[in-house]
Amino acid sequence: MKGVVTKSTGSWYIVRTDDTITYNCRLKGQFRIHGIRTTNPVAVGDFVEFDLLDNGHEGLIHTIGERQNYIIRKSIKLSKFSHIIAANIDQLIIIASIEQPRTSTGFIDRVLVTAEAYHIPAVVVFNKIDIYNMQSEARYKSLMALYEKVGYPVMAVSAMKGTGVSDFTKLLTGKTSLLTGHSGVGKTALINAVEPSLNLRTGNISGYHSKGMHTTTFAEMLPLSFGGYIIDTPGIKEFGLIHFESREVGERFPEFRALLPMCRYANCTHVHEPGCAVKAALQKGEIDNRRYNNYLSILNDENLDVVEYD
Ligand SMILES: Nc1nc2c(ncn2[C@@H]2O[C@H](COP(=O)(O)OP(=O)(O)OP(=O)(O)O)[C@@H](O)[C@H]2O)c(=O)[nH]1
Ligand SMILES: [Mg+2]
Ligand SMILES: [Zn+2]
Repeated sequence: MKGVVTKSTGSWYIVRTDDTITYNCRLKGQFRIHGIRTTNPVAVGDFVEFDLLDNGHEGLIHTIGERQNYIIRKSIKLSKFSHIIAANIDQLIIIASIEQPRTSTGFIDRVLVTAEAYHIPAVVVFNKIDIYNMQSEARYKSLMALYEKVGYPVMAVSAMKGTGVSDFTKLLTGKTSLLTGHSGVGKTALINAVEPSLNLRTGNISGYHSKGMHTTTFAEMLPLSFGGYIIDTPGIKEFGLIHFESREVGERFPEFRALLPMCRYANCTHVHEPGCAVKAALQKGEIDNRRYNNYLSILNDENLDVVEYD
């Protein structure tokens, strides 16, 4: 039997076969994946082979298909381990919000760096535009301009009011998309907006800190009636990066990558080297301060050990 993993709870996996029948599966023995230490050897989106048990609706996964790509981040507290959020995706969509809760550029840039590392197209979507006051509106417009200039598609939507939902539907059509973002930004609400029949559970925003309540607890791949699949995921506080070499970090900022040939040193880290084209562009305002500061923070491995579901 062959199928795709649509949900993983850590010990159980839901596997959907081509004829859209789902089976509850477990892993047969230990799986080791060469080169990465992960808390989950099998992730949503993995193509697997399994043996059907006698009861006819459960299975044992014995083979994991080669991954076309995957999105991985540092796991909860166990900083030596990583967690594969999903495999075999066509695009990564960051759902961000200016308020309730606020998403920082540091968070967005870490997700983008990971997408660049695995050559996965990424999109930045600002949700909740119905609640923004003038100040928040100015902020999301400035962030949209920032990411658009760097080369990422951007979008402003309201799951609540339906604003931009038809564009969001177009973005999803025919693709397998992974949604990520903090708890409460409205990932699940947006899925409900494009596919109301799914009627997924959404949570409230807690009063004092304006944070989400971690309503979605497991990643799940859902079929879209207009074609394609969407992977809803639990909100995360930080997007911990797995280790990259310093040189690699600069290659994952497209606007820095473009300037590297103009740096005096081919292995320039754009920090202290003379004749650095990135620093020159920063001084001229052609490279955004926010991106450069986040770059430095990633280089210095800041925040790597505070990866947690808050
Ligand atoms: N005003 C407004 N509220 C929204 C919008 N989108 C979502 N919400 C609300 O925000 C809260 C959180 O939405 P969810 O969809 O559960 O958020 P989530 O990102 O899935 O959160 P987790 O599952 O915890 O990661 C709910 O009360 C939604 O009704 C929006 O566009 N505008
Ligand atoms: Mg959710
Ligand atoms: Zn340089």
